[in-house]
Amino acid sequence: MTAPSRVLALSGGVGGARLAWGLASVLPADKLTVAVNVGDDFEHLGLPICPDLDTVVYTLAGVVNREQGWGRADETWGTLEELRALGAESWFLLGDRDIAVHLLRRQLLSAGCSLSQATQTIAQQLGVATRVVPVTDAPLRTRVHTAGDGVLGFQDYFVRRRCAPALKSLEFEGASAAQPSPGVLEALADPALSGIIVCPSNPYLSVAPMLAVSGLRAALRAARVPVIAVSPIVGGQAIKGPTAKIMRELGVEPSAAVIAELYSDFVDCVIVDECDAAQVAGDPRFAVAHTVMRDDDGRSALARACLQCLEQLRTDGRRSSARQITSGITCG
Ligand code: FO1
Repeated sequence: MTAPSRVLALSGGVGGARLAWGLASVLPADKLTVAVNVGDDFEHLGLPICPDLDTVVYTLAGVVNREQGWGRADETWGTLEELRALGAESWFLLGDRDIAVHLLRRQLLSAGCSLSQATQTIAQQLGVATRVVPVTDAPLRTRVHTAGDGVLGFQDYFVRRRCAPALKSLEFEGASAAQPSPGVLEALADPALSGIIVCPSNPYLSVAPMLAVSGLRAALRAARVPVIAVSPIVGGQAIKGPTAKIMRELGVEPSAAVIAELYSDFVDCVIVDECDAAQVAGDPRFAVAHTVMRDDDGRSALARACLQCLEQLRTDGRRSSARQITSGITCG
């Protein structure tokens, strides 16, 4: 395999963070930028909560609660218990170590730092060398339009109501005014960029808000490097979270093929799990790997499979259909 050049990964949720860890385990820190969804962010108890950013940083730092995939390991809950005793909201579980990160972020943002700068400080303090950046520094909030419960903030839908309300549609408030963050623009402009990876995150809840950021989807379409996605759907079920339920509520049959459709204008190849190999046999839009990451070795193996897929696409000169028009290359 040729020397690894720069990779940009788009990550949201727990599955995305796990592949980000795998990529960080096989790439030098200065060769990986992880752009993270911020649509799940919200202000809670006066604190700026950034679940997907913290999940990636904690996972890369090796301090995440591994069973949950979010929050801190070795956590204590004294502050939340006291908040509950004081009658404050306690449905969103915030441990003491996690609260320290939110307090520091609050202080940094109040001092005028951008979310990118605050995230870089927190990541560095936790020993994370890989560049973890919010997809945008602008306010971006996923709003869930439900059948019967009105319009909900993301964490209200996802945590407080445990995704019970039937989802009618999603709105990404602020997306059209939001620009990609400096870290995303820098990675996209880097001549050493060799590929872009959409991590196995929920396409509707985690990836769609990132793609809604002004100019980002167009930049992915126009990218001169291959773009791949790892399907979060395995055998018709989502590994983590409500993807399959949401897809049914959106009238979409949960399958890897739907992922390829959703991303067809900018993705050159979708990596699906071995168990879906028969479904995609002979279809050049797909590659097959073990995409269920059961442990650290599984994460690194999937990361290597992604890098190999990108290298193969570079060798084949493959482009997505949208880019066929510009480059005149037809898919095999
Ligand atoms: N998820 C839950 O299901 N329950 C929680 O109480 C909860 C608290 C929480 C606190 C900090 C944080 O960074 C994440 C937290 N999450 C919780 C997960 C979070 O809702 C999801 O990871 C993302 O928003 C989904 O991508």
